[in-house]
Order: sequence, then structure tokens, then C-alpha cells
Amino acid sequence: MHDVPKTMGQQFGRRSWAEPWKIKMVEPLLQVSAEDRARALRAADYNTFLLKSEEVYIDLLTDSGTSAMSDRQWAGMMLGDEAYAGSRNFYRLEAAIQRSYGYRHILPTHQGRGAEHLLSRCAITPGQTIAGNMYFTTTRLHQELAGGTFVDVIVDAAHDTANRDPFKGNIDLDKLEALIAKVGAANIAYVSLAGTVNMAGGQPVSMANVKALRALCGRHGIRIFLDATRMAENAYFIQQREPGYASVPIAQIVREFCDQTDGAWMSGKKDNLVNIGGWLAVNDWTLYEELRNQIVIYEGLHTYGGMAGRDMEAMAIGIEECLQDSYMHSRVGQVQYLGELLTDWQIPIVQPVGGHAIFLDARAFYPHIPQHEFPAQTLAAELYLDSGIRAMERGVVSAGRNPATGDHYYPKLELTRLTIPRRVYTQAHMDVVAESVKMIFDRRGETRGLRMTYEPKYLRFFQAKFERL
Ligand code: P71
Repeated sequence: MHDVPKTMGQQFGRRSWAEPWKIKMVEPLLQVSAEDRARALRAADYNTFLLKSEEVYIDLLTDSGTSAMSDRQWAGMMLGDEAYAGSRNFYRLEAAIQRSYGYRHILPTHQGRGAEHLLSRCAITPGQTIAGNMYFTTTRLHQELAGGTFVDVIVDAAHDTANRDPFKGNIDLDKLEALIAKVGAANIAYVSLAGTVNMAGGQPVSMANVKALRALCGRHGIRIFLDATRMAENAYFIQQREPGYASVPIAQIVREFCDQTDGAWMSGKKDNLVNIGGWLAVNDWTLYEELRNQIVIYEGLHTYGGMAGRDMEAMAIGIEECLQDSYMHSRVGQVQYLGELLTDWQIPIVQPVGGHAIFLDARAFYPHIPQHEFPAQTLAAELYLDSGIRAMERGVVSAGRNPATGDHYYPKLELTRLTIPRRVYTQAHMDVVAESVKMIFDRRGETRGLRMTYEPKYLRFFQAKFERL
């Protein structure tokens, strides 16, 4: 006799929910044999960035540019106006951003880091400090290349994977005040605020926090620029967790949040549901003029900035779609589903589960592997070997080296990210992923770490090479 099977909803004492879409087109997945996986991983020098996509079964490397577009977006692609200047699609995109995020002046960029580059060049004077809620790899690098120094002022809870605070992305206002007292407000270029903090595990910032931040920065004349890459997902958490927002639509929460800031940059490859593209938006005309001047050097004319007309159209439509409550419920709900399974099996993951990914706590997974033997990189390798699932290291390899001392940065968080693409995989895929994680967890004691054999100078995680110890 076996127990009567139950749906997930029944197991958790609630009604099940489902995606607010059905599938119109499918792309076959390739199963790769264990032998081929072992060979492929060796050829990729134990770096999942160096695997060929054809060698991967379920690809959880990133949620960046991996979304499935809707039929409306594909239809929009056919309406591309590829004029060099003044494309109709630019004005549609501009209007979508102004309406949904509320900023005044808009510049398209080829992707998020194009926008980071321009903002860093124009808003940082060499020697200045940028305060932010945890670093992001490309963001910090552009700030450093512009002569700035990034200082992390996120709440301490963000560094503790077991702490279940609902808003672990918040800025610690006392840390920020202390920094202002130390370096002086004039030496702070801006606050670099990320909506859902990627490196902390996709953790959100509360509305109360951004409002208090606005008040503090207002007193000192410091600007706030928002990394809006996953701001819509942040708004979902505000709706779910912050008193007073349960019946406020996500679209309205995004506006209210953005209104506390002076501008934003965006990797459209995430929330905005496109495969390529980004944007930069500011309210201040003088700053905009300078950005508009620079964009023609590094990206393209200010009405396309590195994007094709058709891609701007798809992004304009994606902006509308990503702000729908039913979409966001299923999007974050799928991530939470995987998180619930792993949590029930007592597998160490960052809690609470964030918006775009499950972050496995590689330190807790492999307590016997010291950080300089790259536990999170090891975990990603093990997962691939077990099932062909591709994950991403987010630990000491990603953190890179301190440019002043040349030492590794040793981040407190040593994580392996299972990133869930938007509208791409089903609940059954999540089950397969969960079972593979469980499999490697059960044999974790036998796993050995890695040695780095090749290290690129910038953003080393992309191309670094390793061998098994
Ligand atoms: C992600 C990515 C893509 C990525 C970037 C660097 C290393 C590995 C993977 C990109 C982001 C992001 C945030 C919060 C800016 C960018 C850059 N994330 N801010 O998570 O998450 O945007 O990739 O469009 O240039 O896999 P870009």
C-alpha cells in the first residue's frame, strides 16, 4: 500500500496555482550521457561558463536573456522600425519606461552593463565613493574603472544565509550615516541601490527602507540610482510581505518605489522578458545631456543605443507583461516551489527564497572544502556531472580580487545559484533539479575541491580554469 498522491497545493494546505499562459512552441532538450558529461566538464576546465549549451540538459546558469517571449512580443518583432534615427519603437519603449518606472529621460543600451558604464563615467568623479546594498560584479567593476570605490552598506542579515528576515536587501542606514560622516557627503557619488539583491540571493528592499533612504540622502544632497534589473520581482515581495501593500498592484508598487530615486539602469534581459537589451533613465536634464553625449561614443545614437528597433519593441511589450500580478505570482512561485522542496529535505539554501533563483549554501554543503578550494564552483561541477544541470558559482571566484592588495575577496556568501529562466521550464523540470541536488547532497562527504589553473584579469569567473584536487 502506498499513500494517496497529493498535489503540491494539497501538501501545503492551499489551492494550487498555475502559469497564466500555455505553451505554443517547444524547443527539444538534449539528454547527455554521464560519460559525455564527464568529458565535457573536463574540456570546460570545471567552469560551467565554458560548457557548450548543447552539453547541458536543464540550463540554470542564469535568468539573463533566457526568457521565453510571448506571442505578442514576437508579433512586435515584426513591427521593427530599423531607421537609424528616431525609430518608432524607441518612442514606444520610452513611453513604456516613463509610464511604468516613472523616469523622465530614457536611453536604450545594448544591455545592463552598457548602462552601468555610461552612468559610472558620468556620475562618478575619480576618488569618490559609491555606497550600495552589496556589490554586483559588472556594476562594481564599472564603478571602479570610473575611479570610484564601492562600499557595501547592506544590512548584516544579508550575509547570513539562515536569517529569515523578509527584507535582507535593505540598506543599513546607520552604516550609510557612518560612511557619510567618515568621507563626507560630497565624496559620495551616489547610492547604488539594487531592487532584489542578486548576490545576496535575490533578496528584496522594503518600501519603508527606500523611503527612509530617500529622506537621509535628501538631507545630505546624495543621489540614489536604482539597479532596476529585477525591480518588478522586488515589488512582488513588497506586495507579499510588507504591511499595507497586499492589495496594491505590482505596477503601482514599482512606480512608488522608483519615485524615491533619481534614476535607474536596467538589464532588460531579466524582468523585461527579452533576450537582449537594457536602458538607462534619469530625471536630471544636465546628467541626461552628458549621458546622451557619451552614448554616441560607446553604444549608438540616443534613439537606439545598441538595440535593433525590433528588440526595443519586444522590450516595450515585455515591460507591460512583467508587471502583471498573475505573471509574477507564477514566476516567483516556481522559484519558491523548488525552494520548498529543498528546504523540506534540509538542504542548505539561502532563506528566505529570493525572486529569481535558489542559492545553495556551498559552505554548509561542503564544510570540509576551504574557501580557497572553491566550494561553490565545486558544487556547480558536481551538479552538472550528476544530471547535466548547469548552475553558476557565486562565491570567491565571482568576488575576484581586491585591486589595491591583489588578494582574493573572501565573501561571506559562498553560493551556487540555480537560476530559473522566465516562462521556460515546468514544475516537472523543477522536480528533476531538486532530485539531482539531493543526490549530490547525499554524497557530499566524498567530494573534493578544485584548484584554479588560469585566471583572467577582469570578471575572472567567466573564463577561469580549474582542475580537481
Ligand atoms: C546574471 C547576470 C548576467 C551576468 C553578469 C555577470 C556575471 C554573470 C552573469 C546581470 C546583471 C545583474 C544586475 C543586478 C546588472 C547586470 C548586468 N546579471 N545588474 O545574474 O544581475 O546586466 O548582463 O545585461 O549586462 O546572470 P547585463
